[in-house]
This record gives sequence, C-alpha cells and structure tokens, in this order.
Amino acid sequence: MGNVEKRAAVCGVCPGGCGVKVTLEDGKLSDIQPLSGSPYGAICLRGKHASEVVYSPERLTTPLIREGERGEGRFRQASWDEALDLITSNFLRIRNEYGPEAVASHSGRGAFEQSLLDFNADELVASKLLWPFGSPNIASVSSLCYASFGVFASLTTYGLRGKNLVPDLENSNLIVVWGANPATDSPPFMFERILKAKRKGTRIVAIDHMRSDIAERADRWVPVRSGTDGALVLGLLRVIINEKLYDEEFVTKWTSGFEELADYVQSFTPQYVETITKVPAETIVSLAREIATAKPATIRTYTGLEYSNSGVQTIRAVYILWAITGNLDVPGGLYINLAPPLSFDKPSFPRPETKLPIGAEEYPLFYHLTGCAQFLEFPKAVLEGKPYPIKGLLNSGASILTSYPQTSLWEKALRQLDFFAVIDRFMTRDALFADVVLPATTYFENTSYQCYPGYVRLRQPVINPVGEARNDLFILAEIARRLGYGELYPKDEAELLQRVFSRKPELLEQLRANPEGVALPVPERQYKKYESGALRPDGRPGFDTPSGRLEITSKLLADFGYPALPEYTEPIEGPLGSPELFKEFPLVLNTGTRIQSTFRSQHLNIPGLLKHQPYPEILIHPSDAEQRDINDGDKVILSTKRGNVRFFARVTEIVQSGEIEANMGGGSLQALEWSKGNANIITDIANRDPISGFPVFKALLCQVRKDE
Ligand SMILES: Nc1nc2c(c(=O)[nH]1)N[C@H]1C(S)=C(S)[C@@H](COP(=O)(O)OP(=O)(O)OC[C@H]3O[C@@H](n4cnc5c(=O)[nH]c(N)nc54)[C@H](O)[C@@H]3O)O[C@H]1N2
Ligand SMILES: Nc1nc2c(c(=O)[nH]1)N[C@H]1C(S)=C(S)[C@@H](COP(=O)(O)OP(=O)(O)OC[C@H]3O[C@@H](n4cnc5c(=O)[nH]c(N)nc54)[C@H](O)[C@@H]3O)O[C@H]1N2
Ligand code: SF4
Ligand SMILES: [Mo]
Repeated sequence: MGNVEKRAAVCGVCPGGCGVKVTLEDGKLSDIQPLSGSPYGAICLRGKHASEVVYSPERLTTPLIREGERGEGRFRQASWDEALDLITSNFLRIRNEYGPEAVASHSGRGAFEQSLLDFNADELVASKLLWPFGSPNIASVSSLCYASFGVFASLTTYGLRGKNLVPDLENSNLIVVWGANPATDSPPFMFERILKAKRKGTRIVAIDHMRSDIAERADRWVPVRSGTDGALVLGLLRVIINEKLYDEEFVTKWTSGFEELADYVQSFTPQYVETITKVPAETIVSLAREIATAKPATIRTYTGLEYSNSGVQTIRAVYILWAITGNLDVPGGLYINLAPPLSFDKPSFPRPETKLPIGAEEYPLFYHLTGCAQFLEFPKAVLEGKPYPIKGLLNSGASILTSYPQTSLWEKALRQLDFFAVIDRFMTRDALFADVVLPATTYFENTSYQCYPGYVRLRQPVINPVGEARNDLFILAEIARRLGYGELYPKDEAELLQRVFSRKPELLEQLRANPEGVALPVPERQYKKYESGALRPDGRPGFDTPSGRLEITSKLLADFGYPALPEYTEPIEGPLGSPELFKEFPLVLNTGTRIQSTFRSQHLNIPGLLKHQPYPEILIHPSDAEQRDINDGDKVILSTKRGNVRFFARVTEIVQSGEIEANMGGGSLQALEWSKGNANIITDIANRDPISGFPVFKALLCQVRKDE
C-alpha cells in the first residue's frame, strides 16, 4: 500500500455538504466516514459509496461534441475551447435569428453547490447566466420542487420564505412530520435530532400516505389518502375553531380572514373528511386536539404536500393551523429565523426587461414571486412556438427526461431544439440529444465553502479533477466571458474565496487553519417578532404581507385570480374526482418517495448502491397484490391512462391498501432495469396545481398487473 492520508473534508457527492473524514491512498479517495462530533457529520448510503461515484468508469471526463443523430449517442471528444465556442456561437446565432428569449437555461439537483448558488443563482437555483445575454428564460427544478412550500405558500401566508421557517425540534412537546421524511434529507440534518427529542419524551406524529422511515419511528402514524391532506387540515381546523382551541388574541391582533376561514371549514366535518382522506373521524378530532394543546408543537413538511391539485393551498392551511394554535415563532414551535448566512457582495445580474419568460402568462404568481420561467411550459414553446419559439437550451445538473411528467413530450422537445448543451458528471439520456456535453467535477475536486446555520467550513479539494472535468461555476464563467460579461463571475477559486470572505478575511484565515469548520456566533433568539417589527422592512409590527397581517385570506392570491382562502381541491384524477376512470384504474398512484440508495435519477449506475435496490419498485399492499396474483419480487406492469412501465413489486404493508407508491428516477443511462423504469412516462404534464404549475406527481390513478 502506498501513502495513506486522512483528513477532514466536506462530502462531495451531493450538495448536502456533510462533514466527513476522508482516507486518501496515493492521492486517490478510498474511504469516507462521518466526521464525529461536528454538526452535519451524518453520513448516508450515497456518501459511503463516494469513491465509486467519483471514479465511476462512466464519469464524463472530456467535453464531447455530437457526431451522430440526436439521441443516437455518437460523440467525439473535443477541447474545452472548441466546445465552449460552439455553445456561445450557437447562442449568438439563435439570438440573431429569433431574439434572446429563444435561448433558455435549466438547472437541477446537480446545481445546488453553495458557491454556484451564491454567485450564479438564487435560492431557486435558476442560473442567471442568460440574463445579461437578454433572455428572461431562466428555469430550474423549482418549477416542480420546493417553491410551493418555500415560496408560494409561505410568502402568501406569512410573508416569509420557507428557508426562514425552522422547526424548533429541541424545545418542543410535539413534532409533526407531515409529507416529509427527514431520513432522506440532504443533508439529513433533522433526523437524528428528532430521534433524540423523542428519547427525551417529545411526541412524534407522522402524517404520511405510507409508513415512511419517520412514520415507523413515530409515536403515531396517521395514514392519509395521497393528495387529500388539504381536506385533512381543513378538518383539523374545523375542530380547532369550533372547540375554540386557537389562540384568540393572536388571531384578532395579527391575522386577516379568520371569519371567512371559520365559515369555510364548517362543511369539513370529521365524518366528511374521513370519506375523503380515509383518516377516521375520531383520529381527526384527537389529532386536532393533540396539536392544539401540545403547547408547543412544531412542524416539518416538504414535498409530500407539494404535488396535489391544491398543493400550495394545503401547505398554506398547515401554516395557518400552526400560527393560530400559538405555535409560530415561540420556543418549541415553528421558529422564524432571519439571521442571514454569510453575507458578501453578490454580483448583480441585469434582468432583461423585454419579453416575459415562458409560463408567466399561465402562472402569473409563479413569475411574480420567482422572476423565472415555469419550465413545465418548455415543450409547448419548443414544439408549438407558444408563446414564442425556444430554440436553444443549456441544461446543467438536471435530468429532464426522468424528472418531468410525460417523458415522451420532453424527448420530442429536446430532439427538436436547434442547439442543446448539457453540463453533467455523467452521460444522461438528455445528453444523448445534446450538441455539446461538458464534464463537471464532483465537489471533492473543487475549492468552495459550505455554510450551515451557525457554522462554516471550507471545501478544500480532496483529489485532483477526474480527467478534464471542471467546476460548474467556472464553466459558466467561461461561457459568460465569451459572451462578454465574465466579470460577473470570479475568475478562479482564489478569487472566489476572496470575494466570499471579503467582509471577514480573518474568518477565512481561521477556516484555513480549521478544516473541520468554524462556529459563527449565534445571535440570541427573539420570539414573536411580529410584535417587535422585525419581520417588516419598515420596522412596523406585523407581517410582511400586503395587509401587514398573517393572511389567512391571501390578498396576493386573490389579486392573481386564485381563491384567497386555502381551498381544497379533490384530486382531479382520483376515486372521487374521476369515478369512471377509477373503474379501470382502481389504485391511487403516488410516485417518487425518496429512497436512501439513490438521489432522484442519480447513482443508478453505481454497483455498491445498486446492491441496496437493484430494480425500480412499486410498493403494493398484500391485499391488492393477492387480488392480482402478484408475489414479492414479481415483474409487474404499472399503467395509467397514459401508458405502461415495468416495475418490480414489493409487497408490503407499509403502503395502504388501494395505493401504489412507485419509485422515480429511472429512465436515464443506468443499470438496465432502472433505465427502463421511468415513472414519469405515465404521469401527466397537464394535471397541475394551478398556482404553482407543479405537476400532480402524488395523486393519480393506476392499475397493476403481473408481467407474464
Ligand atoms: N414522478 C416524480 N417526478 C419527480 C419527483 C417525484 O417525486 N415524482 N421529484 C421531483 C423533484 S423534487 C426534483 S428536485 C426533480 C429532480 O430533478 P433533477 O434535477 O433532474 O434531479 P436528478 O435526477 O438528481 O438529476 C441531477 C443531474 O445532475 C447531475 N449532477 C450531479 N451533480 C452534479 C454537479 O455537481 N454538476 C453537474 N453539472 N451535474 C451534476 C447528475 O448526474 C444528474 O444527471 O425531479 C422531480 N420529479
Ligand atoms: N436519498 C435521497 N435523498 C434525497 C433525494 C433523493 O432522491 N434521495 N431527493 C432530494 C430532493 S430533490 C428533495 S426535494 C428532498 C425532499 O425531501 P422530502 O420532502 O422529505 O422527500 P421524501 O423523503 O420523499 O418525503 C416525502 C414524504 O411524503 C410522503 N408523501 C407522499 N405523498 C404524500 C401525500 O399525499 N400526503 C402525505 N401526507 N404524505 C405524502 C412520502 O411517503 C414521504 O414519506 O429530498 C432530497 N433528498
Ligand atoms: S447527504 Fe450528500 S453530502 Fe451528506 S453524506 Fe450523503 S451524499 Fe454526502
Ligand atoms: Mo426536489
């Protein structure tokens, strides 16, 4: 064995940024372990297999230029200069012929690295690279992730971003985890803390359509029919309002629309809500009382509530429930954290004032609150030229063909583009349609920094870049330079750190000397900040909403033509919403609950991770399996009215009878069975939440049969 070195580092597989201890043998990464005793030292299955990811023979190692037909997969190696020049010359050509808006960008889960976000994007991850070029069409996976919960619901109710809402797990009596599974967070920064709170006597309730990791460990699991949480929360609100379990003073002083809500929820009796959600009436009553009387209760929610026909309104109703039961911004409740992370002078990208981005007309509030394109409208723009043609696309760190609903339309659109460039670590199915493919580094190969609440670490490169792969930020910087505005980006990694720590050069020195990181002073917590004026830019008490109050009836939603109240919409494709279809497709279909061994479409080519789950699975209840003569491990055909996909059955009581949970992520260049198991082939691009434009991934109808 050669030279062995161990050192503290930041995991570079996903943007979670867990602290780890790496072992290097002759300069190559061989092992990583959690860095004990420091926050975010958790390690997940994917981190454990980091060296397989980094040195996978399937890593992209040089720029590629297409030689074959689109989709065929014949490329030649090219120099960085040739590949980058080809991108910028085509973008300029398209701008000349069709206007700047005809070039779009899209970025995904591979574009969440901190410096990339800080310099190039905002919290919504949409790269601003094309703004100075003149295109308003910057888009990201926030077209179908996070924004419902973290922008639309939170801003229209509290006037706050989701990132400012932090469950105070340590001081609570009751932790409700609703449509989230902290075991698969990246990083899993709440899971251990929740378990620790439980050991200290805090009760845990999980509201989930299946018995997830957290539901398994909770004191109480409340199973709900997929996509009907909106009715459940209105049912809870009715009990709380009618039994006067809410904080009357808070409601009178700080909210608007309470009377309308009190009227609206009257029809959501426990018995009626039971017929919708399958949650027993007595559970609804006892759960409402439990939350309202826990004093304090806190909440963690996320994507499990985003993908129904009234996703935004459902999350709003949850936020309202939390506030009116006196659990907002109190110890042990949902804490409002305004402390800015590391602040520095970020570059200012000029926003084009010409055309509106695609989706702005269909989803005006989406545009108003994000300033971005709603990417669900991309196929229409490419294929039908509506509202105007899109001809060029830069896709970085995203796998469009596995993530977006109704794959065939997206494939058609990618095939029809004039020019398409992809930046990724691996060849993807998207990239087969690209003209240029650029290789990105893993974060083990980069210099950067990682901020956590109250904590910062430097990301020192652990190994040299694999092949000619480059740090994403500097790939974009090179494109910007060729387009004439390179000065917006740092020119190298030294300048990157210098700019980020320009206000705190001594912190940079400290960080260099402390590879495990440096704790930042945590300001003393201030509660009930709506009383002090800290929530509003003008310093007046109240919330930063149009009315200055916590808006149970949202003025913003009403102004944009949506219901002001958090109204419930029955899944339009569901047993009650489409009873005829239900006869043919009698199972509720939910897709995409996270599994530990994969990250959306990623790692389905990594042997050590594939071992944990070699095939794409659907989870089916034993009673539904038996009716269909399906045994555990059988090949099955999952169908919706849009088509069929082959999965493997896992027969298990962790799903409810009548419901199917299907993995997402398959459908790219992965292990064979996964590469064929793309759940989004049979989801529906037209079935959306009208406010966010998010697809309804979690409340559809399907049938399952054995694949003979
Ligand atoms: N049916 C259904 N569909 C869903 C969901 C669901 O629950 N159900 N979930 C949705 C959600 S929440 C999301 S966020 C989207 C996921 O949407 P995507 O962003 O498409 O997610 P990934 O599949 O992780 O694809 C990330 C890509 O980035 C690459 N990559 C990783 N790291 C880097 C890097 O550092 N640089 C570069 N350049 N590339 C990198 C990976 O190789 C991979 O190809 O899918 C959505 N789609
Ligand atoms: N290992 C791993 N980690 C990941 C990812 C990954 O693919 N793999 N993806 C990353 C991404 S892109 C994101 S956005 C985050 C998301 O983080 P989370 O939102 O925590 O995602 P999940 O772990 O799928 O948890 C969602 C929970 O909601 C439940 N659920 C689904 N539908 C419903 C419903 O209708 N009602 C209720 N009440 N519950 C429902 C699911 O069963 C699941 O337990 O995770 C990130 N972390
Ligand atoms: S969550 Fe992400 S950063 Fe943390 S260990 Fe897993 S792969 Fe690494
Ligand atoms: Mo996501």
